[in-house]
This record gives sequence, C-alpha cells and structure tokens, in this order.
Amino acid sequence: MKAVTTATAAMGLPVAMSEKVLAAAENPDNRPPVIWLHFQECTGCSEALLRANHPGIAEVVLELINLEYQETLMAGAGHQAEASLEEAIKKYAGKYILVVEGSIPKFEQCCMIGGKTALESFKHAAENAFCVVNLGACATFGGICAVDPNPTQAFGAPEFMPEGKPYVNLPGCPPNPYNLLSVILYFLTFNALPELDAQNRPLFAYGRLIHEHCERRPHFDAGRFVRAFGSEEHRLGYCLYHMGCKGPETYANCSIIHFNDGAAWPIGTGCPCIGCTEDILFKDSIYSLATVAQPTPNANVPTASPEGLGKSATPTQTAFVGAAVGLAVGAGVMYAAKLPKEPEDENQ
Ligand code: FSX
Ligand code: SF4
Ligand code: F3S
Repeated sequence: MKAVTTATAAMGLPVAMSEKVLAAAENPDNRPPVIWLHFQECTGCSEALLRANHPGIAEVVLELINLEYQETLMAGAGHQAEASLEEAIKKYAGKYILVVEGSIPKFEQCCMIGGKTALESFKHAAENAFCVVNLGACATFGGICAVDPNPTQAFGAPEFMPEGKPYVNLPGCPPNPYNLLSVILYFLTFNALPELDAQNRPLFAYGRLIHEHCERRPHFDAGRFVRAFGSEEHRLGYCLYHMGCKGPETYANCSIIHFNDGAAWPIGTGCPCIGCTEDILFKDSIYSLATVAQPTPNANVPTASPEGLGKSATPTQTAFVGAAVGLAVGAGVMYAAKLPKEPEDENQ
C-alpha cells in the first residue's frame, strides 16, 4: 500500500487513484511478462533495484511482474538459460515488456552472448516485445561505454529500435528503481505507457529540474557556494554549483524521491550532480559550469501591472523605482557584509 501510494503520487496522479493502482497491482492475472537483457554496463541499474525495499525485489518479481528472464537474478545458465529465453520470447510474443540494461556495441566481437551479438539478441527480443524499457543511461544514450573514443562503438538501444516499437527511456546512472516501478504500475493500471517527453522519458519523473527541488537551493539563491571539497562551506551544505553541479540543466526526480528508500542522493551526500539522466553524462567536463535556464527573478524589480503596459513612466513612478533600487542596493551591501567570506581563489 505504501509503495503504491508513493508511486501514485510520483506519477502525478490524484491520491484517490491509488485504490485503482492497488487493485491492478494485486490482480494476479495482471502480471506482465518481462524479459530483461543485459549488455555493456556495470549492472548498477539492477543493483539499485536490489537495494529498494518498499517494495523489495522479491515482491516486484513475485507479485507485480512475471519475470521470465534476467541474467543477473536467475539461477539457470548456459544452454538452459538460452533455451528459456527463446521459450519466453515465443510464448509471450507481442505481450512482454523487454527491459534493456546497458549499451549495445556496433563492433560485433564485443559482448557476444550464446554465440549471438548483442545487436542480434536485442533486435530479436525487441521485435517480438509489446514495448521496450531502456533502463539506465547506458541503454538510453550509450553511457560510460560510449565515451570518446568509444572503442566498442556503443550506442543506446533507441539507435537500433525496430520501426514503430513503443519504448520508454529511464536514464540515470543508475536510474531510480522507483521510476521503473511506477512505469510498471502505470502499465498495469492503464494498460498504456505514461506520457513521455521529447526524449521518451516519463514526464512524471523527468519533468522538473533537479535544481527546482534541491535542498541546497536556498544557498544557491543566497549566493553561498562550495569552492573546495572538504571546506567549511562544503561541511555546511552550501550549493555545489561551482563544483560543477549539473542540477540546473538536469531533469530528474532524485531530488524528491532519493535512493535507497529515501536515505540518500548524490547532492545530499555532498557530491555535485553529474547529469546522469541527460546525454551530457561523461561528455561534459565534470567541473564545467551548468547553464542556469531559470535564474531566480530579481525580487527588487517592481511588478509591471497590465494597466501600465505600453505607457511611459510618470515622474512619481520613476522616483519610486529610484528609491526602491537605492534601498535594494543599500540592503544588498549590508547583506553582503553579513555573508561568510568566500575563499579568495575563484578557481579552487
Ligand atoms: Fe550504465 Fe546500468 Fe550506469 Fe551502471 O546497467 S547506467 S554504467 S549504473 O549499470 O547501465
Ligand atoms: Fe542544488 Fe546543484 Fe542547484 Fe546548487 S546548483 S541548488 S547543489 S542543484
Ligand atoms: Fe544523477 Fe544528478 Fe540525480 S547525478 S542521480 S541526476 S543528482
């Protein structure tokens, strides 16, 4: 119930809808078959799912989905595993969800499984799937394996997606396991995929910038920044913008739902966001400054009223604005004097 209520809220659905989501989740005839393939990756995406407790992996596997094949979790191996994969593809053709973890190399000698290239395995499983979920930055954009000079010619699964196949991208390195859970619950409840953004990411999870919900945002707005790891400012939890934080240009919900059952998330532990849900991951320099698309409005500028639009300012208005600016500058000077001293070397 707790997981369903959380997921319902995370999906942006009214809380009253959680009953419908719960009924769908509890219906044993409603478990979608899932085939889960691994390609070039660190398996952190599966690890993140294994660390979730509400629900735990056992509940997901035994009560929410019908997991037919998952190389990391299943006991079978070798020919036995290959046979069960083929059997599941045939048995559930057109009905199963294919989860892809890891990037797919164009360089054929890499990542061969059971005598087949990664690309052959992916195409065969994707062509017969109802839809595909690309889990993680590697499966979405190529991730760590695709970093220049990209020796295996690695790409995300969308590069090879069969024409017209519905698919969802859940980038992140690792992605948040609750977003996968929410997509599954949405699918169980509405028999459809959630609304997606231009990069095929669910809007409910990737519709807002990290920067909008970051717990360090008041420090950003007040100009209190960390300039060196281990410094007093770092210890005090100041904003990590000058340490290369990509929160201002990264769309994700980890600032809200966190990882490990809400226990932690990168910025909360003092680590700048590296933009792991965006195609800038491992491409932009870790220390480059993010573009702030929505800077804080200057509260000292008087609000324009519709009546005043198109009219020139009266002398009284001009005097008022002048006084307001004067006050603001004065207040700013006083305020700046109260701020803790920044370290002198801006490049630290
Ligand atoms: Fe990539 Fe996932 Fe990063 Fe690792 O499988 S998204 S390297 S957390 O494991 O694919
Ligand atoms: Fe948080 Fe980073 Fe934005 Fe600072 S720049 S408020 S640390 S997201
Ligand atoms: Fe990734 Fe940044 Fe969140 S690095 S986990 S999107 S804080």
